[in-house]
Amino acid sequence: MASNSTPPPWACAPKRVNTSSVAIRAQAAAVSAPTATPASPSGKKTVRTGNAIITGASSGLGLATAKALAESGKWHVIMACRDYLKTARAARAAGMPKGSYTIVHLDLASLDSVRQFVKNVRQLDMPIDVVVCNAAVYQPTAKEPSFTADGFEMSVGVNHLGHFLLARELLEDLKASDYPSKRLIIVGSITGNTNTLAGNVPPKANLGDLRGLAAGLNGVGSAAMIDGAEFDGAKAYKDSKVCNMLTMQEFHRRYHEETGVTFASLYPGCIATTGLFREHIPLFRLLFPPFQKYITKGYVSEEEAGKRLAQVVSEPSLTKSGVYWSWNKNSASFENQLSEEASDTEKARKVWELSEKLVGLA
Ligand code: NDP
Ligand code: PMR
Repeated sequence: MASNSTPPPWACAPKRVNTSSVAIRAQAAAVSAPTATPASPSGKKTVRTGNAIITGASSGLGLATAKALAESGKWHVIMACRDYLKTARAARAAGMPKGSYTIVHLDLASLDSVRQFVKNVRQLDMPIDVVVCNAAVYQPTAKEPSFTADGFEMSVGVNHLGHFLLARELLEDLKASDYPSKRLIIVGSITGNTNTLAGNVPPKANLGDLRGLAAGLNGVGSAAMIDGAEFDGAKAYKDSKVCNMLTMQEFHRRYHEETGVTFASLYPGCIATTGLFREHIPLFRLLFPPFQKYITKGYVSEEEAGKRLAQVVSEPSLTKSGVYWSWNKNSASFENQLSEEASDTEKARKVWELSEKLVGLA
């Protein structure tokens, strides 16, 4: 972990390093912990700098959101990323102001890394006001499944299970925050919602009876897919997004009243240029942006998408909990309707309970 652009001594050899001790050292050296801000010259009480954790902030939507928040001057961003150098370079290239961010290592493909991340973040000794579960992998061309360190199929393991553990662990930190509006945001997508045209492009999301998830999603003696069917990388991604949206709603039902935390999800628009499509065939990467720009008209730039997610982080008008936000053609936010499966309360409960077992919380 380190703040701003100075690479930490362990950046090149992370395996040999005790990250928690690094955390303590970095804290003293680099982090300007935000404190209560005194009254402004106009006499109005201003809120202290908020602290927002964003996973996958090294590129695409996460980076654009981190930049938008950092540039507002109202947020300190904790960039939770698996590649320190890539993130440091990206933050610098994006022109994020010095002192406005801290990079903390997080590999969502390892539950140990998630637990270590939580410890490291706590050692920063700054309140956690917002958590954004944004990172994702998409493996549409994979013929065979790959697996996380804990043996879960990669897309659901990273996009859903890693984030599930992270969010559950950090809920108590959010609860403890004194920030006026505390939020946990889990990025969803239109392609997980079969009540849309985009969600009806095969392979469609479908969690089925969750038999694969119940069996551990490890592909050994059981399927690597949540519904227990043959592996399909594109479907695994869409299934993971359904889990993301169900998890947000289950959090809302279980914890909104008790904690006052706002739980939200969103579809930021089709950001056709991001690294999400890095594993897709070159022809797709060439045609996808113009197809979305000129045919579906669902395209948004990374910058615009980042502003949208930044709104969900900080806009006083978006405090409603349990909402899946989308934006219309004029870039105005509205509460969108989720598909039948992505709003199935019974399925949400089952996904929650099975996920708890898989990540060792139950
Ligand atoms: P990017 O590929 O640009 O960003 C994904 C981020 O996730 C990267 O920072 C990547 O890190 C990180 N990541 C991947 N695996 C891990 C891991 N194991 N541990 C930690 N971080 C990891 O894609 P997008 O910006 O497009 O995607 C961001 C979110 O937006 C996703 O949740 C996606 O589902 C959602 N979304 C995207 C849409 C689009 O059109 N692009 C549309 C709707 C939703 P690294 O840089 O190291 O690879
Ligand atoms: Mg889609 C309004 C129509 C619309 C929108 C908003 C999207 C978004 N897509 C739409 C339509 C179509 N797409 C149609 C008609 C087709 C068939 C030609 C189509 C195809 C398509 C493919 C092959 N679309 C895709 C793919 C992908 O590989 C992307 C994907 O599913 O990633 C999981 C994708 C996407 N389309 C979108 C969005 C937002 C994506 C990508 C990312 C995501 O959901 O996270």
